[in-house]
Amino acid sequence: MAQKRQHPNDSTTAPRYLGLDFSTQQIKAVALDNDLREVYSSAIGFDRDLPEFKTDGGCHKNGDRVTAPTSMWVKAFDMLLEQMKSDGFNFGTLLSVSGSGQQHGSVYWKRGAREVLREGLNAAQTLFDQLNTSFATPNSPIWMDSSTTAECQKLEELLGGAQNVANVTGSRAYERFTGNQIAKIYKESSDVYNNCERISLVSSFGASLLLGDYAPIDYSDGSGMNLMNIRTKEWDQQALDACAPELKERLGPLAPSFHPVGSVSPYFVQRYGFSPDCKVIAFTGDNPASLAGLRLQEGDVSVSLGTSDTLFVWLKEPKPALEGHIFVNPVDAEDYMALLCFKNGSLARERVRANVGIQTWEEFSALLQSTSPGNGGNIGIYFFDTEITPFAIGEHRFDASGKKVDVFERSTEVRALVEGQFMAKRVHAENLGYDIGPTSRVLATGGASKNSAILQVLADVFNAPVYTLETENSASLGAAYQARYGLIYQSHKFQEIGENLPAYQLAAEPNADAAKIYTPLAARYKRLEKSVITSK
Ligand code: 5FX
Repeated sequence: MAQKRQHPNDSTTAPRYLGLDFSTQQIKAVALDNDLREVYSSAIGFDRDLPEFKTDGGCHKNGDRVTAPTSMWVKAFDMLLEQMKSDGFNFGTLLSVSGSGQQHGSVYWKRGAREVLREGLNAAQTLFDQLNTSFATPNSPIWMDSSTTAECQKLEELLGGAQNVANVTGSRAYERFTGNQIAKIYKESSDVYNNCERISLVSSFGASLLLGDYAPIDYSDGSGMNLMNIRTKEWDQQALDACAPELKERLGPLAPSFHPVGSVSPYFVQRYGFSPDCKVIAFTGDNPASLAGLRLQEGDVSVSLGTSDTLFVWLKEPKPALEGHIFVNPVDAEDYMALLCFKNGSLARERVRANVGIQTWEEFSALLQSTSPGNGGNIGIYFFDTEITPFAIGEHRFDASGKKVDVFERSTEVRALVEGQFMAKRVHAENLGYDIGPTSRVLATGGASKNSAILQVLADVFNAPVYTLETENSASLGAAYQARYGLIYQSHKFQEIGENLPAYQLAAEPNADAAKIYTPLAARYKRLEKSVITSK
């Protein structure tokens, strides 16, 4: 059964904005009213609601090749709309729709598919029945795929090295990035490539369904392909040529993430009662959409403390590096965002908690609070699993003199873990161009953001106030915000659309001497981290 939530006054005729999230495991819809309050949500889970596709976690894994059936997404979209219809959702109230998609995944439209999208859709039939033969390959590689190491090496070689690829495209070559995925398809299945007239990202694919035509790829999600120049916001011909021939025409144009790309196709007007004036705002990737959903501002960092930890950083002047990703900012195309993933998040925190022989987070907090900021100069680096940022593994402890030691006393160990994790985040954010300023805020989300002792360390290490917020569905919410913003971006700033929304909760403020302690300590952390890095 689909999950749904409906606000009692959903049947009103007041204007609505719709955000769709085509994520790895489900498609979700969130509708907002004019004050951006959520009035409706519904979701279709791929494994649960579409068992005929036999996906596990929304995908098929074959070694390091990971794909999803493209037509499953089409069918899920049909089901979602039918679900909304049977809930009595009034599609006619929608002024605009936008969406987000799992990043990097790609869809290969077959020659002739544009014609079907534009002219051939019959409102009496489902999209699935009419489009399931419109793909040059039935399987879309997704972000979990890691089978393109050879293609990554080739791209870096042809473009003059990893740092050069990062300088141009915002990231060094990554296996899951779409250019390398396309290169693999071209190399291994040239018939698929030759028979393909357009390549969409998952995001622009979703927009194309609504538009009844190929939607442009947006700047932010386009930054996750290793193909777009993040400064000129154009395809980089050298990168395209390194991946496959005649690629530019298959990718089509690019657009700012909040731009209207057209109105919904007559199919949706006739079948579901959309207004013919309902605008489609460019869809973007789930991480950029989440930045919008969190209502990040210039100077902000958001830290999601989950199984692994993720950082979004708002940047004016990006400095692409060998770790992390720079994307064009989804709500201000002149600015940028950085995305940093740290694999050793909560699992590492849980492991240290167990190692020091305690059972509860209360005891963990008590140990943390029994030590002083700066930990007497002791620094720990805990990469129990091979870390992504940086690429390194192992437990490393250094005393105040910089000497490697095997163990720390229990409370020192706990503080070393928490300070080490947050100094890593600060150092890598700074590496990409982040600069702590007087108005900087840290927005903390995820499981560990409930722990005030941990948040105090976060505030001290970043020397900025920490706020917390609920973000169960920041991607679909961000997409719905973009739907609204796309109608008014010419006269308003993105931040203005959220003016009536509840303020964030202040959770921790930095101690007066935080900068004095952590600026030099973070510099020391940086040097020590370098000394434990395994070169890729
Ligand atoms: C980002 O680079 C990723 O690969 C993931 O966060 C996907 O976007 C998840 F959908």
